[in-house]
This record gives sequence, C-alpha cells and structure tokens, in this order.
Amino acid sequence: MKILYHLTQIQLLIVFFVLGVGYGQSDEKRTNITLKYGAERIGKRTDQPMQDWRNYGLGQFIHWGVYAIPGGHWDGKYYAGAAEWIRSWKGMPNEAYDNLYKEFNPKKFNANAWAKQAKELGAKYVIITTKHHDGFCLWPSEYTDYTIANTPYKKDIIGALVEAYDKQGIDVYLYFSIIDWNHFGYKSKLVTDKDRTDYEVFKEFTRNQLIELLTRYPETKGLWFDGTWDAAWKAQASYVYDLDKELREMIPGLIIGSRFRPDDYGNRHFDANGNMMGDYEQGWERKMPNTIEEVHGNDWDCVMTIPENQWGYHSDWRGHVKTSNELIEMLVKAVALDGNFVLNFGPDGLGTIRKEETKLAKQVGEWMKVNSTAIYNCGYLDWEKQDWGYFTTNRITQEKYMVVFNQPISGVYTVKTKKGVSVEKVYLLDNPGLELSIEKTYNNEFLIQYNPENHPEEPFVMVIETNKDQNNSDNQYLQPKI
Ligand code: 16Z
Repeated sequence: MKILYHLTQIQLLIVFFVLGVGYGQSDEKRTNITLKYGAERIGKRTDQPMQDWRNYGLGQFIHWGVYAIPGGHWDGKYYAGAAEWIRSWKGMPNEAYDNLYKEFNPKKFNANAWAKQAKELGAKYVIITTKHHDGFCLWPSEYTDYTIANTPYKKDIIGALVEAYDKQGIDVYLYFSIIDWNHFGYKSKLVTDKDRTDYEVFKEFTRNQLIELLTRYPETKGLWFDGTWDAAWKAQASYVYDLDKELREMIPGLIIGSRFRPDDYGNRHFDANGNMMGDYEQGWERKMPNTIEEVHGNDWDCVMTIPENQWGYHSDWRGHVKTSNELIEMLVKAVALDGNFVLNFGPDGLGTIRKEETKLAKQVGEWMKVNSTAIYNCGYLDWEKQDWGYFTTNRITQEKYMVVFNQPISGVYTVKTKKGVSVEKVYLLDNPGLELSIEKTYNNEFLIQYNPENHPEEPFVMVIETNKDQNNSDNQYLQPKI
C-alpha cells in the first residue's frame, strides 16, 4: 500500500496497463479448451526463414488471371466491384467468363521486367496468384484442364515468375484460393450426401494441386491462402491440419498465414483458446492496425490495393487512388507496428503493368533507395508515439529512426524515451553531416530542432543515437517530485 500511495494516478494507470494488457491475442480471454486441431504453437516462430519474413518490410502482391481481359467491363457496362470478381456479376454471363481463357495470350508479358520493377520498388517478397476463385490456373496443373496450358499462350507463367523473382533475390510466396468456381466438387456448404461425396473429391484435388505447386516450385517460401471462409471448409479441421503438416514437411521453414486452417469448432485465424493458427496474422486486408495493442504481439501482414476497385486489373479505376506518400506512410506504419506491407499490382490482359502502377512503384522505390535503412530489418520501438510520425528500430543493430510525415510548424520534434535512455545525437539519414540540436526537459523528454527553409515534400528519416545512461542522469532540477 505504501508503494501504491506514492504513485501518481498516471503511474497507476501505467501499472494496470502493463499488468492487464499483456501481449498475445487477448490474454484475458485465453482458455484451456482441449483441441485436436488448435494452434500449432503459442508465440512467434523464431527460426531463420520466419526471421527473414519478419524483416522483409515491403512485399508485392500480384493478381493476375483471365479476369484481366474484361478488366472490369462487359458488353460496354462498368462493373463496380473488384475486377477479379466480375464472374459473379449478373452483367456478365458465366459462359462468357468461362471461355475467356481461350483468348488469354499476354504477348507483352515479361517476367524479368516485372521482377526488375519489383526489385526497384524495394520489395523483398512477392505473393503471386496461382489460382483465384475462378479456378483458372497460371501453371499447367495436371489435375484440371482449366489452365494456362490450354490458352493460346501455353507457357507456364508461375514457372517464369518464380525463376525471374528468384533471380532478383525476391522471395516467392504463392497465393492459392480454396474457393474454386470451376471444380464440380467445390461447395460453400455441405447440405446433401452428394455434396459431401463431391467435396471429398474436391479436397483431394486441392491437396494434389498444392503438392504439385510445391513440387514444381521448390523455391517457394510460403503459401498465402484465400477463400477459406466457407462453412464447407471450416468443417475440415482434421483434413486441413494434416495437409498443413504435409505441406510444411515438403519445404522446411515454409510460411503459412492464419487464413488456412479451421480449428475443431470451425474457428478461423485464432482457435477456441485465442491462440493464432499459422505463422502470422493474415487478417489485415485493405486496413491497418493503429496501435501495437491491436496486433497482440503477433507477426502480421497488410495487403493493400492502390485504387478501391481492383486486385485484378480494372481498366477504369474509381474511388480514391492512393498516392505514393500515402503508400509510404502505410508501409512505415506497418513496420512501426511489427508487420509487413504488401502492395498489390494487377497487370492487364496483355501482361503489361499499367502506367499508374509503374509510376507509383518508381516513386516508392526512389523513396526506399534513400530511406530503406529505416524499413528493412526494422520493427516496433516501444517509445510513446508522437504526432510527427513513426519510430522504427533495427532488430539487429538496435539503431533507432524517426520517420517524419507531419513536420511541426514549430520545428520542434518531441521524443520520449524510456527511463535511463538519453538521446545523444540526431541527424538526417540522407545528410549525416547535419547534426540537430537536442534539449532535454523532464521525464526523459528530448526536444529536437529541425526547421529547414525548404520543407521536404516527402517523408524523411532522422537517425537517433542513444546512450543507455547507467547513472540514470535524470536532472533533479528538471524533474521535481510533486
Ligand atoms: C466478398 O469479399 C471479398 C472476397 C474475396 C473481397 C475480396 C476477396 C479476395 C479478393 O479478390 C482478393 O484476392 C483478396 C486478397 N481476397 C480476399
């Protein structure tokens, strides 16, 4: 009690915060239900492939398939949904969609050019759609005729991309949709006995295709599953559990997110005990967490579209189109909250990456050339968030960065460190010669001055050097005990 008495209300709040809101998906909700098919582990993976994943920072997503041919239009009409979903629209007959593959002939496709552009963007990994919900396979699968082999193009697109990205040193992840509108056995729910028999065929087909992909492309670092929300799939805990194991045995270190397995009760992402199933949280799609509490100490990725209406190519972008500075802010925010940011590209039916995407890739890439030190190998720094932007810290060197998005009119940048940590030196990442002035106030607060005549038009990075002060040099004059 005596100790409590001496703490201020704010300090008490901090004590409760630390005790009550620990990491891990809602600890307070954690239960101990016996599960046969629950989380495979509690806490983060620490092996090298997962550390590499954690340190990527920036990735590229590619949505490509026959939906790129109509590009969000049919019969002169505009489809307002995401372009890769056009088959589900009453404005386009299924029959027309299901014959598009006969015209798929992307003459301009150049895997090396895409990979080179991704490299210049600064992407460390790529996620490629091997098969979207329509069921069309970009590799020549043995298990269906609905593949690239039966288009006029004929050649294996996944093979070409894996090789090209691998050559650029960009790690390859394969997107795979469980939903398959082309397979007779695919069902969203199992109602009749026939549904159940057919679905068994579909499950075996799915397994065969996945084994086929990992056999053909052993360079694969991980799988990004989609379309796993159907009741039919959610009832397959045991099957998917075994399949997950089988796939992981094929490629040691294989990375699979939380969007694959259901638990015994059909829970997704987090099992009945609140533990994450899979290696990272795969639920941040076109949205992002705002605080570190929201990520519960998990690894996570955020997949993001540039416009509102496309993953796959839409010739008519509508709604808000993000600018490079917005995308850079999302990237930095993701890294600052211990996640990866994955930017989506939707090449057109000829295999061209549209000029808007090319321009953004260039702009983000140019920013990365100067500032990626604050991105790669970086993550969350547990100092109080400030209004000027985001802190990141290098997990290996412990070097600390301030990435500035909102320049204070006053030119004063506040930094609050942890007790005993003092800011010793601050300089601009792209101009290390320019040392900024630092004033210390009370409470481990440091005020950094930077007020250039020409304000930068892009986010910029300051590097902070600290000294862990063993003597706890908190100045008694500056920190009155009240
Ligand atoms: C109906 O809401 C959906 C369903 C599926 C919205 C998006 C999606 C698919 C998109 O086509 C894209 O592949 C995205 C990653 N995925 C969740």
